[in-house]
Amino acid sequence: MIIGWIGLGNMGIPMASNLLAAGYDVRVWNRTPGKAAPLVALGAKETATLSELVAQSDVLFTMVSDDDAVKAIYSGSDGLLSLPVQDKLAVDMSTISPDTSRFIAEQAKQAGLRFLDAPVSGSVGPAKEGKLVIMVGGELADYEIAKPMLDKLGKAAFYLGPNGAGTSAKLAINLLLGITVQGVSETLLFARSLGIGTEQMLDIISESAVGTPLIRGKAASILADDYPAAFALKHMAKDLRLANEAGVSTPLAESVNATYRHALEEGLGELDLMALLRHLGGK
Ligand code: NA7
Repeated sequence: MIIGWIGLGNMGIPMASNLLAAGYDVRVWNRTPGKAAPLVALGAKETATLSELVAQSDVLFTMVSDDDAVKAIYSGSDGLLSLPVQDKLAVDMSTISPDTSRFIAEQAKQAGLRFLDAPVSGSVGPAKEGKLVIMVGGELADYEIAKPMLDKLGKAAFYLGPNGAGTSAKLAINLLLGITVQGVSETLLFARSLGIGTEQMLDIISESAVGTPLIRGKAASILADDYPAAFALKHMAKDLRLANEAGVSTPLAESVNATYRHALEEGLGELDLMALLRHLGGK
């Protein structure tokens, strides 16, 4: 079984590395050349074109930015679906709208390409450690083919039903992430305005029932007011926008969508999502 990996961004590189480390034969391709060096060093073969990658691979993984990137890769004029993909399996791990997942799945079916939407929860750290949480939509038989590979990328994979189910679950878990980060930010600002210091409040949260690995993991960043992106705020803003566009409106979903959009407008998009605290007035 030969794997073709498309998308060598912050997530794609560590994920493809884990497949190589597990012994898979991996071919890689990225829209912008020059990003494959760390994978080639681990034994991957870089192809010059998408068409070569497809010809050489049985299972194709895509891990790219957003709906437009996925549409370009699959349905663009030189995209996957214009190539001989009959009976191959594609696994899209990008976070995109459920509507786009279903649209691509339908087009893939017409081209004879089997398709799973399989986005992940977890950023670069869990990607490196192979501890992502993977949510999958598509045919169960295709999930079973992909499962041994998904097990090398994540600590848990959930099969959820037809195409679009994976991306739907991903938008739901990231809604909770967005709400949690805004909730912690507001809690720290509230405490501070009543005279309780941030370090003490973080310790209290950590020991309490609402303490989570997420909040503990952000503590150093918050205390230093330094937010290198583990998960860029721009990606969180995108996911919350997609959640709102998915048509289910809840009070907090509307509120966090607006807050992250304003933080994006303030120019914080490249920082970690925890920089929301800075946007809301905290240092
Ligand atoms: P990055 O680090 O921003 O990487 C994005 C990747 O997507 C990168 O390989 C890009 O190629 C590729 N990309 C973006 N637009 C296109 C188009 N139009 N065509 C082909 N390839 C494209 O993102 P992450 O790795 O952090 O995140 C990936 C996903 O996981 C995303 O959905 C997150 O929300 C979660 P480039 O190098 O720019 O040519």
